[in-house]
Amino acid sequence: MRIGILCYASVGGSGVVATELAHELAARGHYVHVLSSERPFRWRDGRKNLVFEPVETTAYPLFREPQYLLALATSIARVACEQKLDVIHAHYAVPHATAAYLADRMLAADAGACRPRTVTTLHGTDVTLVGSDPSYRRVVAFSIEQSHAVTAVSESLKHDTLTAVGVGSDIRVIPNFLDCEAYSRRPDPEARRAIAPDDVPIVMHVSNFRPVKRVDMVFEVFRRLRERRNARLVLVGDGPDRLPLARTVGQSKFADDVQFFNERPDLASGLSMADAFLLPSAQESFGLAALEAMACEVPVVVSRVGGLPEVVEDGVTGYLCDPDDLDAMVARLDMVLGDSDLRATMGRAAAEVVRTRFCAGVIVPQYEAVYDDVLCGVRS
Ligand code: GMT
Repeated sequence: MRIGILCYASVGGSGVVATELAHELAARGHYVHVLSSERPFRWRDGRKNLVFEPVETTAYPLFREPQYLLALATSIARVACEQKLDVIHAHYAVPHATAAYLADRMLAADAGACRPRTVTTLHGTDVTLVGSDPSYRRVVAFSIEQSHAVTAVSESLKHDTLTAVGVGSDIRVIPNFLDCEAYSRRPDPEARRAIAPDDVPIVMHVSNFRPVKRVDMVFEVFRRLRERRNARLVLVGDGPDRLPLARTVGQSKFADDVQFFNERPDLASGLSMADAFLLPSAQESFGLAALEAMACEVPVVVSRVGGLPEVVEDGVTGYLCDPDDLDAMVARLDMVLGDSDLRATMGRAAAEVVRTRFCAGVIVPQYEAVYDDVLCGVRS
């Protein structure tokens, strides 16, 4: 098939999943064009069948803000015809599904010679935050309804779409996935020693440091844990709440126990350093970062919200805690860090779940089946 993928380029789960899907589809022999404002985070150059199509948003003095939706719709229409695309796959409802709809109308008006079918994948905040905001709710609902097929990354997100946006009874749930060859435990004792020379246990958090991730709570949980035992906190990623957190950490008596890093290409070896992974999010439709940690055999302590209970089995592959019960998170971390047998058993169970349920080989065919269906005229 010839597939156009629309996604955000910035750090964030939807862009990561879209980019990985593009790589996987190209490796399986499909022709894939990725349309975005810049090369997505985690893009790998030089792959066969995979092309990046930059969307240029030309400035004009009358425009007070960049007109990305219009530029994207124009690019979709152009690439669809030039490359004879069969399917446009929009990741994140706005503006991608909206742009796909607009491009479809433009192509229809143009005698419809090239008119790919449209698939939208809902990722989470496009529904739970943007879709439930009165400023956007109607356009999110409309864009979802106009897609030829819609998928969501968890049952929880499907349910949220029905309740928050009022559409989506035929949404197909396709969980997120990992390239399981890239994501497996890869201990790097030297790198670990550089962070914890005294071999104290490491708690890790990886995110885009947005308010929904509650990185202030990550530090608060660590601070309470640190009152009980020696440990290090490693914070990976970047986003709006990183600077305020760095200030709070800097003023704390545990400042020397905390290190910040930007995400590096080889995240798996970084994650393999951790003894536990902490994700106390307010909302998480899936929790791709937790899945990545699980693949590296790291026990996770996460909020019992959204789709996380579909990823983490409490007490078996990690721990689910009430997001407001920070003491429960502290207790779970303390238990995991203090018991190497529990850590190893839980880590292995987590990696086994990833291998059996969340590898690309299990999930990508489900997307191919959706593409087949829309090409045969079946919605969802
Ligand atoms: O908030 C983020 O982490 C970014 C956001 C995105 O769309 O880029 O992530 C959402 O999509 C990810 C991939 O499907 C999910 O793993 C995340 O759980 C989800 N984030 C939230 O629901 C807050």
